[in-house]
Amino acid sequence: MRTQVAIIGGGPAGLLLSQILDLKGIRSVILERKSREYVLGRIRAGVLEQGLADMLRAAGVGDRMDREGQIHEGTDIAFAGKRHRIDFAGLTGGETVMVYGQTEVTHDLYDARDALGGSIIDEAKNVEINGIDTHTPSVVYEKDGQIHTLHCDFIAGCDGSHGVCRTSIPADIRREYEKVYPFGWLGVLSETPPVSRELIYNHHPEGFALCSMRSNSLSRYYVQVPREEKIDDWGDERFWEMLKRRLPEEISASLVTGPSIEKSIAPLRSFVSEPLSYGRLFLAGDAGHIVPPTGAKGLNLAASDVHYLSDALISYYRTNDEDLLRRYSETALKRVWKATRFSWWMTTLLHHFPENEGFGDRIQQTELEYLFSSKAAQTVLAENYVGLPYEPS
Ligand code: RFL
Ligand code: PHB
Repeated sequence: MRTQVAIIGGGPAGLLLSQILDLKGIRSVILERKSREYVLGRIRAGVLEQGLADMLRAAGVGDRMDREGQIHEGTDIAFAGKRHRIDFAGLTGGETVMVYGQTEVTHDLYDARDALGGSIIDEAKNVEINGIDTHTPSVVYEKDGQIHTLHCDFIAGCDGSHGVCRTSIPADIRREYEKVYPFGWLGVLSETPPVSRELIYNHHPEGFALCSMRSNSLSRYYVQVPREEKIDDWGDERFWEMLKRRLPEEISASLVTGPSIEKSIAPLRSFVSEPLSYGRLFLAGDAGHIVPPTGAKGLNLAASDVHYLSDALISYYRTNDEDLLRRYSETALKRVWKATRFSWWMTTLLHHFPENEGFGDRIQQTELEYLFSSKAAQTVLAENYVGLPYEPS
């Protein structure tokens, strides 16, 4: 089998890349390790930057998002029992974010790929990539017990943080930067009305909590828990009790609780692998970097990588010029590091760090007080949260 771009991973990065390339007449095949049902069952991100929302519209997959998604013009940060609003739109000249689940984005992308006859091979096992330092790379994989080879011009590594692509870049060329936080997020999805119209990020001496949503009848809540916590120890009662304790009283009083329909723990870490390309292999999304979810940036960074990579591939197939492809890693990494910094800062600002006792805690409190008193500080938060501009390639 032969294609132009072999895409490893059928998450949002791989699906969006395939859709954008197809609209420009560039052929691709997606190899996804899991079943479609499994991929669509994963509950993850909920906040889309305007850049991602615009990309989805341009790729012909924005209709349902525009009908069912919610535009948020700001967010609340609660500290010491009081909530403070960060007015994104007012501080950035009208920029907003779209609250629409990653699960729905993935669903819409699968539908769009199907409608255009896109080639997605699911349950592709033992994917192995070869010849990335030649002009004739290929991918070997197993499907239903049979071994297949896919020949291609380029390989896009969109296979998330546990994929095979990143480690195909030779170790003496790769440099990895990592910060592991001593906690995770315990998340619950429940069929209950959200406690507030906008998201609430809560600082509490015992730990962080987040009130988010997917729709007017579906809520998503998170609480900070120690890294080694086990999901089986968290019955619904215990979760709601912990959440309520961490919210300002007026909010916890109006919180509607109910049975959880999904519950999971995600450990938090910051991770960047450089470079994002080697020969004919290009990494995009979680395959190349991970951010803690506090800044709502993971999915959005996957989209900005796809923006730069699709531009570079389209330019190559139009003009035979590899310049943008050669510069892809450097261009994409600039934005990756800015979002990595922001996500680290939001995490540091809002979580309880067991090692902080004393000086660190007072600095954190002072930083929050400064934020609420300074329009300049709020503008820094707002312009990063709504998403920094994509630099021209
Ligand atoms: P994905 O979504 O992990 O998809 C990678 C796909 O590759 C497949 N795969 C393989 N396929 C073939 N062969 C192999 N060897 C393979 N190895 C892996 C996997 O099965 C999978 O289908 O990566 P992608 O596309 O780069 O997308 C990244 C986003 O999923 C991720 O950054 C976000 O979910 C992060 N994130 C958030 N991002 C935001 O922008 N806003 C948010 O509000 C937000 N909230 C979150 C989040 C992530 C969370 N968790 C669970 C980590 C909240 C949480 C709790
Ligand atoms: C979510 O709704 O899942 C969500 C929202 C904002 C974040 C992280 C996760 O910062």
